[in-house]
Amino acid sequence: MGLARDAARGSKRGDRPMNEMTGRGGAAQRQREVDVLVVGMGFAGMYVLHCLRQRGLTGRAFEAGSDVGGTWYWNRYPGCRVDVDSVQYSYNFSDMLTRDWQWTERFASQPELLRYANHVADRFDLRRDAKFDTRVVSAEFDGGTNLWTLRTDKGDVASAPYCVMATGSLSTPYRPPFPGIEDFRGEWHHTGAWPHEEVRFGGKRVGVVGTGSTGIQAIPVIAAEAAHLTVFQRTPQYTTPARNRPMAPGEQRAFNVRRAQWHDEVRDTFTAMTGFPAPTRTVRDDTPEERRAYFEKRWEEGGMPQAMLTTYENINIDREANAAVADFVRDKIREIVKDPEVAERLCPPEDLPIGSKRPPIDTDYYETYNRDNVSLVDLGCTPIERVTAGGIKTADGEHGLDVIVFATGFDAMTGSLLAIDIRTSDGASLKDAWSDGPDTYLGLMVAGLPNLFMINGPGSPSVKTNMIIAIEQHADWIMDLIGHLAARGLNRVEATERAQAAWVAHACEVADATLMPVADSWYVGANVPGKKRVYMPYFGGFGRYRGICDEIAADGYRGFVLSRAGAAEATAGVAAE
Ligand code: N01
Repeated sequence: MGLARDAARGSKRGDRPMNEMTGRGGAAQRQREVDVLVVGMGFAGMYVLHCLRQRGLTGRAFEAGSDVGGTWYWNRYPGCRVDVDSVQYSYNFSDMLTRDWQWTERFASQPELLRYANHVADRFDLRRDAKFDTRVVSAEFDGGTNLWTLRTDKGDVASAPYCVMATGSLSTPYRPPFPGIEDFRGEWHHTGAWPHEEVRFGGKRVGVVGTGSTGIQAIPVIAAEAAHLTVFQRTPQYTTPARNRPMAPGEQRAFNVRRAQWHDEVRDTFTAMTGFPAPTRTVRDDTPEERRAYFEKRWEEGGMPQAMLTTYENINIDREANAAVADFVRDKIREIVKDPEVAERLCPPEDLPIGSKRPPIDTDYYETYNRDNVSLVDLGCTPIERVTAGGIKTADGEHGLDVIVFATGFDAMTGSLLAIDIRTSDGASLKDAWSDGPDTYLGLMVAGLPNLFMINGPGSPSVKTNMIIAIEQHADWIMDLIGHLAARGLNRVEATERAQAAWVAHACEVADATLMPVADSWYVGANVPGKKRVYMPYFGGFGRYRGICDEIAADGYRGFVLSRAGAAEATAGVAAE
């Protein structure tokens, strides 16, 4: 009530809370406004809205950003681009869209990806059902009315029987609370919330904190412009060449000719991507010289992160196989970086398996350390003590800076969901449900929270795959389930505790059989102090996961309780199975 009243008082035309616009709500008993509420208008939220319309359902989305694009809306930092081939990082639901859109580079840059998101939103008129500059702050399910009610920071109150969280896996930036940041006289930015205005580095002393995928993309671009760049590195990363290039004439057309066939194939792959030969040999099958020659070939070809990790079998599992690739990359660093001391600082430690942190790809990352205007600070030896008025003070002295770029990552996979107060009228909450880690059934639902779906939630392959394919698979599956319910006159679905526990155990077992949980990565939440250490994505492979989801659906949605509850009007309307 309070939120709605405050917003109504302060609201301007064009920025009015949704209740006011629809003339509904406000009463103690909420009413259904649409069939499905959607949180987020990134690639997932846009596709969910489109699917709803296709199935004759109504949806309403809220988005914190001023426009569509999600990740590609927020991450505008220099050098930002996708690391899945652009033609594969594209929606598959519309032949017309496929025909209309032409990518200009193998790995599209952020501005081009954002143009694509805008093109999709325009073409399918998606903004009509979305409200922007509006952050959802709470979501409450009323067991009596069978409705989810969202409340926003703009005073909107909206209710629907179903709610889809399309909040993204990497959308809550994490900035370490270095003391003294308020004293800094220069400007500072987090890469995940980059300003819309151009940030100028020319003639400036710039510091970049963080050398994950983001830092590795930004560092070469900033170095080319700044007077001086100081890189603050806590853990060296393995990165391999992207070999980005313009799309060749006819290349995309040729891909699109067999897109349908590719789509069938990709759905059975581990990563929901193709484009690197599957391994056929183990490292033990080749001599060290043969291995080196093969690694060299693949290094020269470059490409998606999986390119080097699929050179031999079991690189994600077998320490010896993993070490062979990791040693090769360390040798490459020593070969590329001219100052041997800097090269050693850039070499990841031998106990860090390659691929256990999210593997980046780069353009001239290691080469950048040969520039006269770039220096590298090893925070492992000299940690950051504080930010000062003039720069960053580490254990060995002060580094004078005009601009600080925090490329320090995200509160990944759970951050954006837990930022919303998600609860039910009978006292269950997401925060409590996840107090011991983000337990889910299939990464799609959480026991105790009926009718609430996640796209790419923890416990699904999500970030270990081509996200667009994973988004499409999740959204399609959810739509089928809502259709299944409607066709039977049902309106409530809930994951059982038992099915969820079995899924969590399975996902843990799968991850623990690999080298993936070894690293202190955001995959296990290690980058955010105090976060429960759990390997969050499902690492059983996309194809296997999709098969399990399909099988569960075919088995009458095994592990879910389907029922009819609440007021008759709370049933999602016309839904075709
Ligand atoms: O974040 P990260 P990111 N003091 O968490 C360091 C996707 N992505 O934004 O390794 C000092 O990987 C931290 O050090 P350490 C992709 O999935 C995709 O780079 O924890 N340093 C690390 O070096 C990616 O994985 C693309 O020791 C601190 C860095 O900050 C994900 O987004 C491009 C620190 C954070 O690295 C996140 O990548 C970019 C501290 N207190 C991103 N805290 C594509 O190509 C953290 N760090 C599609």
